[in-house]
Amino acid sequence: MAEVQVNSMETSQKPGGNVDAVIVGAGFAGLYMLHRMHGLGLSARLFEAGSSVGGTWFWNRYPGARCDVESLEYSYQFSEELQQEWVWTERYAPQSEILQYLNHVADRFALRRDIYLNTRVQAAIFDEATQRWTIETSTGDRVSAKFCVMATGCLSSTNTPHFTGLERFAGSSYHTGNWPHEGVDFTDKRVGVIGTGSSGIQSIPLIAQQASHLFVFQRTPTYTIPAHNGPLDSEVERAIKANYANFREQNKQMLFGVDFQYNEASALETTPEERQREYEERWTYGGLPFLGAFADLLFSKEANDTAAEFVREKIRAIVHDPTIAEQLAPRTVVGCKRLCVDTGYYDTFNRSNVTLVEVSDSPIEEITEHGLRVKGKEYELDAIVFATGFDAMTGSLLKIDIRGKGGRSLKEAWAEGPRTYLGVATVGFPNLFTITGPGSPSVLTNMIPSIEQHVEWIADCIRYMCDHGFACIEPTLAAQDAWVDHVNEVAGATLYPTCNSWYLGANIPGKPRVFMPYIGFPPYVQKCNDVAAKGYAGFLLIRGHDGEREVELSRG
Ligand code: NA7
Repeated sequence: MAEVQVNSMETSQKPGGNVDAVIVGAGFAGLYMLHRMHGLGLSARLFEAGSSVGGTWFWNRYPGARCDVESLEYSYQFSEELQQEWVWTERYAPQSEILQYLNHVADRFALRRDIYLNTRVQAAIFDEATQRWTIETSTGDRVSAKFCVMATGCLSSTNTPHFTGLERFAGSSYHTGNWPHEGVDFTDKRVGVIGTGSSGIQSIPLIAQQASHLFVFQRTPTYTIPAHNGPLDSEVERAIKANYANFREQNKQMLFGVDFQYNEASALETTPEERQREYEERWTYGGLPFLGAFADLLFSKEANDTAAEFVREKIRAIVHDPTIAEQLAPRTVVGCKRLCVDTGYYDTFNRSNVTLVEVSDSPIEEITEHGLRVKGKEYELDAIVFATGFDAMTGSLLKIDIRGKGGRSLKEAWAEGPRTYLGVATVGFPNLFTITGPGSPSVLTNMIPSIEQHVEWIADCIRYMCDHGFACIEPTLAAQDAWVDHVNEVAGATLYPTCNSWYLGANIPGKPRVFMPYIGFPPYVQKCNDVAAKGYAGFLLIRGHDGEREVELSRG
């Protein structure tokens, strides 16, 4: 995998002191936020725990890691020059190329001078007297900032479930979300992969090609649609780049902010033959647009069953052993857990060196010195891959000791589950913004337009505060409560809350079950625009304790 060289000299100034804004995280969100801060003329520091920019794409280097949104969509649109110049090589970009892209962005927009790598933010404490945040880092620095923007990512805090005996294991173990940079050679190794979400599904076919034997420990079978990945079609690229702005604008009008080629028809009002043809076409096309086959797939169980049965039939056709095919066939709602996009996943189970081990009715009992035990049987392994996902959406935020007004921690404020206004701000935490936070469309969209929309909204909000002499902004409790109710109401009208997904926090023992993403990109954007147009309706805007801060804010 191509390694990106980072010139750490460019980021070597000693942090500390006072700035207008601190940004946490150097993924897509943090980099663009920093660029907008520069545009506002504000001083900003960006802290990043990793040794390079990239966020998710820095950490997730497992074999086969690639985006499940097509390259021409999974990229920034804020700069027409950037989107015209950058050339993606594949229909779905591999992790290494996305990482190169983000490094290019960091250079092209002169961001590195304000980025502090290898620096984890440990605490952010709000001081009501000064109306400022103090940010404390793992390098022992303390920075005072007017604004604190959490660009910590939705899927950044890895989840390794507690397995008895893990420390006894004599072989090697890896988490897909924190993969060694030098790569891993599984040649002649007996490998166990635990987990069959996107990370498992992408890595399993490649690990199977190397390992002497691969055991896949499956708790819940997953729906996955073939990617049909390949070199990016230059004609498609030319056509989109000829009118990129229009392409982007159209996609923003889609439910998930991504081109799913929506069919407005109902699956239930379509003949079985037409339905079959529609599903077949989408299977052949590949990827997430499978979910756009019919308008009621995510709203009606009966409609969804038709898509589910179509995929099960495909599995039966691909997998030679009927018993294994039935074990791989999911029984849940298609799309309820994130739909996966694969290259050769189901076919991998036709290989003689691959064994599927069902752990749904009988969990992994323990990890032993030489492998792991299920149903009393020990599977001898040289390596274990945890493809067990993330403490999604809230994990990275709650790892930081964030304390707002009255010293109240975010952990306390969110004890019953995250509560935000628009997913971007929380009562009691003035001037703290969460990019693609819980309560915003985030993971149920193409992340990049969602990130850009949040960053631009936050930048506009800060400019408004500067222009009008406001020192602090925070939501009202009434607006936040109403928003949380609305997020739940919208989700409740869909099939999403019907399975144990990470959208609900159900993958982490003890995590409150709250449906976190907001469903519907266009209405969400409309709501955010309305809020801003009405002078930030639903927010309290507070003037400074003295004139000084207003001067500071408006100096850009
Ligand atoms: P996911 O989608 O959360 O998948 C994690 C997988 O790990 C899933 O199959 C889990 O089964 C399985 N898992 C978790 N804990 C256990 C235990 N204790 N025993 C057995 N199996 C377990 O994470 P990914 O990294 O694949 O993907 C995350 C997102 O990244 C993805 O949705 C895309 O948006 C990109 P379960 O389903 O919980 O039964």
